[in-house]
Amino acid sequence: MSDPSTPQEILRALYDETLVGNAPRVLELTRTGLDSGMTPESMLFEALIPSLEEVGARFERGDFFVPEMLIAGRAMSGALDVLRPLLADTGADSVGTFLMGTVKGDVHDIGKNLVNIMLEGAGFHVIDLGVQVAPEKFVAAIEEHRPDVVGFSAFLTTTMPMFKANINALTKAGLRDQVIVMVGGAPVTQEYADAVGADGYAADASAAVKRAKELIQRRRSAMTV
Ligand code: B12
Repeated sequence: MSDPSTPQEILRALYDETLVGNAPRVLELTRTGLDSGMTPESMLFEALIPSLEEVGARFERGDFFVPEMLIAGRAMSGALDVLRPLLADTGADSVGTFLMGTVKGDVHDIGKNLVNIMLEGAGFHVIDLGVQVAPEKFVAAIEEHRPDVVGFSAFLTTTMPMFKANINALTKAGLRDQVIVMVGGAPVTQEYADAVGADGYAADASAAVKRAKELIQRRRSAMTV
């Protein structure tokens, strides 16, 4: 088969190769796409993310197992490493500090990393605590960095209750009023975010940026009246 050359062919190949977890080929296609003038956003939203959604659907149906999810996730992460500087390169001044982490018991980090990239692109200073972050670690990092917002990411229904545990830890440490709490991740909903007492929720990275800016703005104007 000849190498894909039109944007449609590149997107299709990116989707297919991410689905089978062919990391070297995904990397190569990402670079080919960029060289041929495609935007990082189109490759992300029209190929890479839809492909991971299909991986999840196949896992749910029992057609894929953990190893397939793992290699697809790795292929996606490799492409993100190439796209990150391009997505983040807006040169905006810092609009606030965002402390981010995946909650304890959860290793999913692709969604979190995407939010971080978009936040950086919008001018946020982002501190990423990584995955499996325990409540005490969030507390210590908030005390150290004094962020405007702390974000908790969870991708499992079994780890979502960590949002509440984290919020309780902040309250106990006397920090709950000093930081805006945002939550997100594939199984999270606005209703769940409200139920655990978070200040904000967003379903995707661009909505997360918008919501974080709104919440910071609201807090700053409340402090000046
Ligand atoms: C890749 C993957 C893995 C990889 C993770 C690799 C990595 N480095 O992240 C590996 C193989 C390790 C893995 C493991 C497991 N996984 Co998994 N995984 C997935 C998969 C296919 C993709 C997840 C992903 O990265 N999506 C891409 C991103 C971009 O998703 P997104 O939701 O659009 O992200 C946006 C929002 O969520 C939001 N967001 C994210 N975080 C935050 C944070 C804040 C603050 C805000 C505001 C917004 C926000 O913005 C993001 C960007 O736009 C999903 C299926 C799916 N479609 O979600 C299953 C899935 C999440 N996994 C699942 C399961 C069951 C598991 C395992 C338990 C499997 C097992 N039996 O071992 C383990 C758990 C390991 C653990 N302890 O964490 C289930 C969860 C089911 C459930 N309801 O709990 C899913 C849904 C698959 C399925 N359909 O059943 N997995």
